[in-house]
Amino acid sequence: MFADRTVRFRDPAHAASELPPFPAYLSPPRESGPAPATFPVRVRFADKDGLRHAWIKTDPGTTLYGTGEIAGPLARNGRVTVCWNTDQFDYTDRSRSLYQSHPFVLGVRRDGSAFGVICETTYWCRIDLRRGILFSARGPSPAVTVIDRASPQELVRALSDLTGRMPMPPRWALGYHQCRWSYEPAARVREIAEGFRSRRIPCDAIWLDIDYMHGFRCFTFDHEKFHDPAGLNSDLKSQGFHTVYMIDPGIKVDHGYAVYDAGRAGSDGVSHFVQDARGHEHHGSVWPGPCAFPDYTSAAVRRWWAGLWPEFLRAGADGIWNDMNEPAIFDGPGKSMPVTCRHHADPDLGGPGDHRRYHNIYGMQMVRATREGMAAARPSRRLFILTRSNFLGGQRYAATWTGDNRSNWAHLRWSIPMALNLSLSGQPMVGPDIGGFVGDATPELFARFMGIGSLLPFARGHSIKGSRDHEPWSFGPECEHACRLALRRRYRLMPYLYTVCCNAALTGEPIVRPVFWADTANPGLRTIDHAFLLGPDVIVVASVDPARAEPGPSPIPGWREFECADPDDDGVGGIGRARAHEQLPRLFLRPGAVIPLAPAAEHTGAMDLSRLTLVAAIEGDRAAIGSLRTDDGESLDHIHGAYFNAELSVSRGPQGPIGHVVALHEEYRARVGIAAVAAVDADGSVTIATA
Ligand code: NBV
Repeated sequence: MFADRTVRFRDPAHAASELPPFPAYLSPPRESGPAPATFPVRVRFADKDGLRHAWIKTDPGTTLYGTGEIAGPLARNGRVTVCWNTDQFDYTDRSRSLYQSHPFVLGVRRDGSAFGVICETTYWCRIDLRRGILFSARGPSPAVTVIDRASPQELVRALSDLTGRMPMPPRWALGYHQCRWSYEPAARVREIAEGFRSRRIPCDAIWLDIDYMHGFRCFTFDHEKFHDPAGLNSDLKSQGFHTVYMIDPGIKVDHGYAVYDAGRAGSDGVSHFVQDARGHEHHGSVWPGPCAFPDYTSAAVRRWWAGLWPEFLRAGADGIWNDMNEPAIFDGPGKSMPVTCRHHADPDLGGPGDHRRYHNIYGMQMVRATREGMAAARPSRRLFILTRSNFLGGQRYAATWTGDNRSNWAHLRWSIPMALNLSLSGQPMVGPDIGGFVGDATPELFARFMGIGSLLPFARGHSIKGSRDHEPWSFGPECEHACRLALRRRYRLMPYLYTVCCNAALTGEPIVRPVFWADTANPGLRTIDHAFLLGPDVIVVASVDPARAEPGPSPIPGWREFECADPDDDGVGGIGRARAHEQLPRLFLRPGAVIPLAPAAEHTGAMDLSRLTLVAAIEGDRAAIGSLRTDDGESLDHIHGAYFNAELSVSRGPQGPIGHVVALHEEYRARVGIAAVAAVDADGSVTIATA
């Protein structure tokens, strides 16, 4: 037992063997005694067909979630997922392995109580949910840890006690991001930035995909296409944009290229690159041709990798995107590295071993090294790193997106449950490529994708080389208008979203949650795929049906519809009931809740918290209650107490609703003010009082 109601089980046949470290955990959990006899979950172990099996019986009425990144429905009962990080270009719901591994299942029992099961292995592992929960793993017999809690909320918080929480991202990372493979040359990047500002479409970041590099050599710039990266970055900054640059793990085999030479030289006579079974540097082809791959499982290698960042970051990149880190290798078995390759892993990861053991944590260790490097270069700033590959617990190092989806309706539909199941697996900062990566979106699909994607935690438009233009204005005026409204919603909701995000970083509760979160004992809410909760107080109901744009009603009766995207006001007040555009999801506010909204802004740096609108769903005579948390949005001072935290309340007054802010933590108090209070009533009316 680790703690009250968290129990680690082992196969009695292997109980004498020492347990290997499990890198998903923040720190090795300490065992405190035997499990109580009344513990409600039992694990049965067996060795068969060369696999280690662990089986957990589930009671009828139990719904299963989690298993990390997988396409298909929210409820995972009856499904099979395979933990083996794979570059699954153009995946579907039949793809069992995607880019990340989360050997974790969350069960919600009929009565709303919950349990979580972690299979402590980094090896290939199948999660079969067709009859209860069956983990089948290669490698040594894994321990299985079961967390039992009264609710899924408590369960996910307990999971984050074990596997860690996302560090608070900078505020700009919660803005909208625009990406494409690739915006090049620099003039095109400037044109995109100008495209947003001239059309007054909110955006905080522009992304640079692989083509900014010199011949795909990481940590270099193509000086013909990008002759002055520092100038580009600083000009963009003056317009309120941040930049994110891609770095892949594959280092071009190229004598004379400093990164390759230093990696090959290694330290203390040990190369920094992964070795093949015969002890030679392993080579595999990626973008630059034959590449060597840093062995991030070693502290010495991570130190070396970390040391590459200060110079690169001097050009002013704000965020880093680690792609292809499954690792993806064009000519390798299963599009990756042979499992016989050797790693010089640290003892606390398990010591030297082969790729069978370390494959699934390669990407996680890469982003760990990237974070260490960025933190050393910018010790007082919050970091933003996006990764394609990762492992359970990897939210400690990087945010993620759902990989190479496609511009079609199935992927639009999967984007909600994918974001939710990753969230329930511990990763709150997630979203799809808005518009779809592979193929060409249509105006209608793009608008719907933007409507949903703009309300998910990480909101980035992206598309593949060779596809048509996928910027919000590329699909004609109607789609552009829908996108502007969708993003206007996000930016108006930003103070609320930011508060929810702070809460995720502090407690481990996700930013977006399945609808059943609001009523865990209601079995009718367990399988809803087209709607989600954004924080505790807003339900987003989408239509993912090409034939029907109109989303359905709130899945929970009594929640009150509201709209905040009115383009004809400056964003003070401006609350209505009618949806601003037919392609956008409907928004519903929880009865009894208050949420803080900002005036519309074109980027988070221009957001004005001194003119907030409080939107409330007052019930009877009781004041509606909410909260607001804010800080400088970029430094680490919030960790040392530099933040503002307040309880918000709205009650009925003779002249309309009255809002109050009761500060619980005063820093930055001066920045916060209320300009309007809007009451969204059960009878369908909205009353707005402006200060
Ligand atoms: O770097 C190019 C792409 C990138 O745009 C995409 O988001 C990644 O998932 N990358 C994969 C490599 C090539 C994909 C075919």
